[in-house]
Amino acid sequence: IQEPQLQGQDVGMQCEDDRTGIGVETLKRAFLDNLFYVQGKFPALATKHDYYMALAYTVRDRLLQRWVNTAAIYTQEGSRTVAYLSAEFLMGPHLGNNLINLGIYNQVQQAMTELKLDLKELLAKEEEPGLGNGGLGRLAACYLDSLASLEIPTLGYGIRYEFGIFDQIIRNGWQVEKTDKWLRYGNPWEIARPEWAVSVKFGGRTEAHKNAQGRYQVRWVPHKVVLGIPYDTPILGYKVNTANTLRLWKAEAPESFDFEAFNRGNYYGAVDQKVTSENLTKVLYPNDETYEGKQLRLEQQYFFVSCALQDMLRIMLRQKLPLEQFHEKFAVQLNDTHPAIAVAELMRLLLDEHEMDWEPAWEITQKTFGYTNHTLLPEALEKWSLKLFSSLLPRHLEIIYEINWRFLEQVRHKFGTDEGRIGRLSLIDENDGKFVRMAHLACVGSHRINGVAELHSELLKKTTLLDFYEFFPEKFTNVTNGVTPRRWIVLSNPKLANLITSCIGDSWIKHLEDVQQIETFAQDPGFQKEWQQIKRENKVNVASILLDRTGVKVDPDSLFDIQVKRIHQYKRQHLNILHAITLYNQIKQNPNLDITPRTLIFAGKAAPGYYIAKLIIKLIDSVADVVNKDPDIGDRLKVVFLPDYNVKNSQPIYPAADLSEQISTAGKEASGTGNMKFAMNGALTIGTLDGANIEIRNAVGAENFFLFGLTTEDVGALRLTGYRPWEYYEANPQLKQAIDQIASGYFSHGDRRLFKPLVDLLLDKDPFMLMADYQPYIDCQQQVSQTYRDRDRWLQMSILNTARMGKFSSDRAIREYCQQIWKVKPVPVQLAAAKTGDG
Ligand code: CR6
Repeated sequence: IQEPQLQGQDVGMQCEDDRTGIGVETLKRAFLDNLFYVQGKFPALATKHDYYMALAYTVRDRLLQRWVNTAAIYTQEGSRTVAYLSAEFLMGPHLGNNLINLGIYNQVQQAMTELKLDLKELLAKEEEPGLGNGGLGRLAACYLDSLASLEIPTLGYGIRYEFGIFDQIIRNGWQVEKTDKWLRYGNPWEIARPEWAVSVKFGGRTEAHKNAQGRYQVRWVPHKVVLGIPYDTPILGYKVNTANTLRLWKAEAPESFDFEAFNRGNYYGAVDQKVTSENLTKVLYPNDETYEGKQLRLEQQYFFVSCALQDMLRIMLRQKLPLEQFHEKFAVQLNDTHPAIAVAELMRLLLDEHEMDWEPAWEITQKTFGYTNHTLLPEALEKWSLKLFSSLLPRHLEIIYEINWRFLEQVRHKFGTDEGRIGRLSLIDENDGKFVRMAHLACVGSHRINGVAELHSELLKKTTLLDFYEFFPEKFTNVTNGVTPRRWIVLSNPKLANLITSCIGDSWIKHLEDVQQIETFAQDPGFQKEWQQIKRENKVNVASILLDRTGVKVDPDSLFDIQVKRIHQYKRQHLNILHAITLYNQIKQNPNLDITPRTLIFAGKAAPGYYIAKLIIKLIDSVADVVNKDPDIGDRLKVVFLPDYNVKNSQPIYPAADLSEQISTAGKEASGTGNMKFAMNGALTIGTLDGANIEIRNAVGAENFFLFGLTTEDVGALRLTGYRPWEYYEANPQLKQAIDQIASGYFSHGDRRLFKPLVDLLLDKDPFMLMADYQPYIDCQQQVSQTYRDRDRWLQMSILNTARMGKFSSDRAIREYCQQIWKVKPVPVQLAAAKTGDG
């Protein structure tokens, strides 16, 4: 089929009509129209969900105008484009964000009020696409927002999982996982594009054949073929006309019904192929920072990468660009190693399908890719057994061997035959079985390698990727993570946003550095009072959520001390719980103790197979149970675990925090992004010198940050000299008491076995050094409590935190990626220009 060439004059609307207008009356009419014609309902029969859908379609219409214009201009101009490849995109609900970015939040709120509807209730109806585990997937989402806001042509490529990250419920203190059926009631934000489907091969073998010119080529004869169907979601920038595309791929069988099998009378067999093909994109692997060597996971990775690269080639052909310019048309970023197979796949496409020679193909490949590393944890470093790899991707293994051979030749050339070094650099791990090392493939196949915070990037060069750094130092760089102020301040904390805007105007929403201007108000009593009032209202809101979801009543005037993130030993939620137990014991020992009342709030999911993490949830819940029910404690201490942490549930949390817990073992948290969301919303941080905490502390000032604990060097040195956790336990009566209580069943109705694995781990190996950091942490928390009592001081610190967080906008991060890695420039979109075709 000949694809029609898009002409500027064919797209765009001439006047404000029901699909583009943003006046309150127009919005009301359009909304009722969508309720009728899309949902097939009239108000008397409509459910809240119908209203949500009608509003979503009303907003989508307004996006489409911009989306189509954006596509037209990119096509006309053949713009250089960022392709962000990520196995995870944790987008969060779209509706509220789109209202903010379109600049129509207030009009829509008024329109709904006039129709006797509550916008907040409708927003709450949206089922979020939870297509990610945590930080890495959410980072991808913040980056798409910034890319669109900065008018950078971008395609986000990923997987349309039918089931995203599981829903978490807490039953008897234990995490129970429920399937996330996010597509159940339909997804108004996506448009399927079956006309751009591609085929992806798996398994089989390779063979040589002669091409038309009589040259030998390799042909891959696969065992099976799966179709990839793209589903597009528009990603609108903040108050610009740029609407980029998030393109997620769904797997389908090429022929959904096997007539031969059917005619043989085998009905179930006839649909079998369909079922197995569709399993490919059925579910997101729920592990954060541990890879599972499962075949299906490698299939998912290869599937979406192949779809993405074939799609880019289609775009090049359509724009009549020669393939030699691939790296000029596309800057492809690998979000961790999950898409690293792209290096071999692009080589295969250029060599086998487009008959290019090795050298030019390799040059294009290396100039195309950038690789972002997101962790130093060894259990996260992906490697695939040769057996699995060769059975699934036989041609790619051949290509990887060739890349490796040529690469190691260069290594020998530079360093001579240093077999140790060669073994460490090889793309093939031969230490204990044979594996393909995906991080090595990503390093060799990319022109830039970056970590996600200064410390992390330095540690990469000194440890995990040291040999690569020595071989090509010029590839290494750092881009510290950032988060979007649109979702994480304007949408999540509207009252604070309004206060800031009323003082300094609204430029800060696009240029977060400008928020610095509120520093002049940091000591202004009137401003402080409003600041405090807003924090209190945000806390009242979270108190009512906690009551509603957990039945625990908390005091909004207590210090809200919050740790929300995935549950992981290195993040040390259990250190936080040791502090809770310590406070509890202090009050029990001295019932009249005048302490700063605290509410400790936890939330986060544990990987379903991560036993110790699940036990930590059980411990939090068990301690909460004892503390909250003890009449001696009263309102002085409450501990709450809020179930089912996700983007939607997190949005009210950050604005309500007084204290942000960022207490990972130094050297383990690559960056963190929750730390940024808290500080932007005026929470003070208690934290270690880890990840982006270090840069946050430098930005807000050491006097406005509660620092404690071992440094990365201390951790290394202590490990070398011999770390003996039980010595800390023996020497510290408070610590001993807390541990003994956990061990003796004080929090588990006398059950001594329940927490034994955790206690044994802490006293024996304590791999994350809680015992060493316990007392410094407790002392630092004591300082927090003291400071909180000085309301003016605390408020000033809080204001200064927000004021100095400008650097941590994802806009800054994206500008750095654009300059250092992608070399790509904004392409502004004018609606009028696209209409007349004269842009
Ligand atoms: N788990 C890091 O641990 C970082 C994000 C985004 C993580 C975290 O510190 O902020 O990536 N790493 O860069 C991985 O997912 C591998 C994460 O979210």
